[in-house]
Amino acid sequence: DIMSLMTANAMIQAQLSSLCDQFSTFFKEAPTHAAIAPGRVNLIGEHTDYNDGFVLPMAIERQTLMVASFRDDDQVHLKSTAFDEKAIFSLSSNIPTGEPTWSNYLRGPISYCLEKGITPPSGFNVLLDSTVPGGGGLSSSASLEVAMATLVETLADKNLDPVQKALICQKAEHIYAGTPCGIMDQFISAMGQEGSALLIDCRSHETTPVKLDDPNIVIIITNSNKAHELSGGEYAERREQCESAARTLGVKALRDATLDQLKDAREKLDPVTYRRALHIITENQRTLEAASVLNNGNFLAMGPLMFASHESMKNDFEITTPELDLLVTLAADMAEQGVIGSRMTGGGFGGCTVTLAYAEYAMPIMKSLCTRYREQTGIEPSAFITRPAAGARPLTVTQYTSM
Ligand code: GAF
Repeated sequence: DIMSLMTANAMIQAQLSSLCDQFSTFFKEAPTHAAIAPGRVNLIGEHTDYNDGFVLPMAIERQTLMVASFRDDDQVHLKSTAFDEKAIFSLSSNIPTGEPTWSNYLRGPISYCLEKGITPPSGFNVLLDSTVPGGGGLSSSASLEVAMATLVETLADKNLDPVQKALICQKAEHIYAGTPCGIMDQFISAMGQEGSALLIDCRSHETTPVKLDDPNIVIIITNSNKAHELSGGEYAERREQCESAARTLGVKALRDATLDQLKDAREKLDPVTYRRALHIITENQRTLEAASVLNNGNFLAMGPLMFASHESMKNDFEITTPELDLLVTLAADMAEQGVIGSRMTGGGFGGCTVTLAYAEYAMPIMKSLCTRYREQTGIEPSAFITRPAAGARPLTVTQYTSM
């Protein structure tokens, strides 16, 4: 519906206008270039991306914005609205990691853009601002990386193929942030489509839009406000367990294994590795099924798939927290009050749940979820509704440059 789409765009314009003002105050000149990249929520298909499998994420109406101007030298000056300290380094294809820590999400994308021949004519100043909550499993880091690459593209006046852009941002996350992530987050932030989720085949990189613009349906994101930390080692450990299971099963990746194959090999796998593989194999099936039921407009059929996905992440992949389990139980208890399905979303160990619900009940559902969660945990949660948003793109700042 046009009203709420306008609201999302109006919010971006307000964020941009305020950022341009802050840029002018800080750098003593008006910005000339700008870029945006959204966070994401994954509807289903968790930890399947690095197993060459399927995921079904959508970009959300929370985003990182960056505004910039050229400098007279070859230096890059980065400033965030969230932190005092500035990052300063020379523009090159070999930028080292450094202080402040948040700048490491930006050093990689700049280096790899230059490596690909996406080279701005000089150094530049950047001010960034993000409305993607950090540590919430909503890909705040991918939105930083993809916004940075998109800003470099517009400064260089030269574009990367969006798949290449996602891949260099994934590499940046591996090398500069130390998380061996899959391709999902950078992919959807770069290629999200307004009004659709994307079914991504993480082996072929083929994407299929799955329409999700029925005005009677909403996506509610509830943040448990217990932060997750993917560099904690658990993520890498899950990845190793999956790779070890694939080796034992004699397949290239768990994407290639069937449930029967897994059951036949049960004796050869230790119980933990077996359960990790069980999650991936069943989650791939659920993800394909989800894309198919959504394509048929059969929203009700998403419910059991989302709840089963959560159970699988809780019992077999073991990446949920008591807080996330509680949020999903509370949502399940509201099946009669308009909830269709709910599950943890993202890397896990904290962060958010995603809930599919009937739009007319969205407000009472959010209120009740938050009240009961607060009563039972003593933690203040936060919740918001989002529609599938567009992926990264440059923005124009001409209207702000006259000051
Ligand atoms: C994190 C990773 F960055 C993604 O690649 C993906 O594996 C996800 O966790 C789990 O589905 O967001």
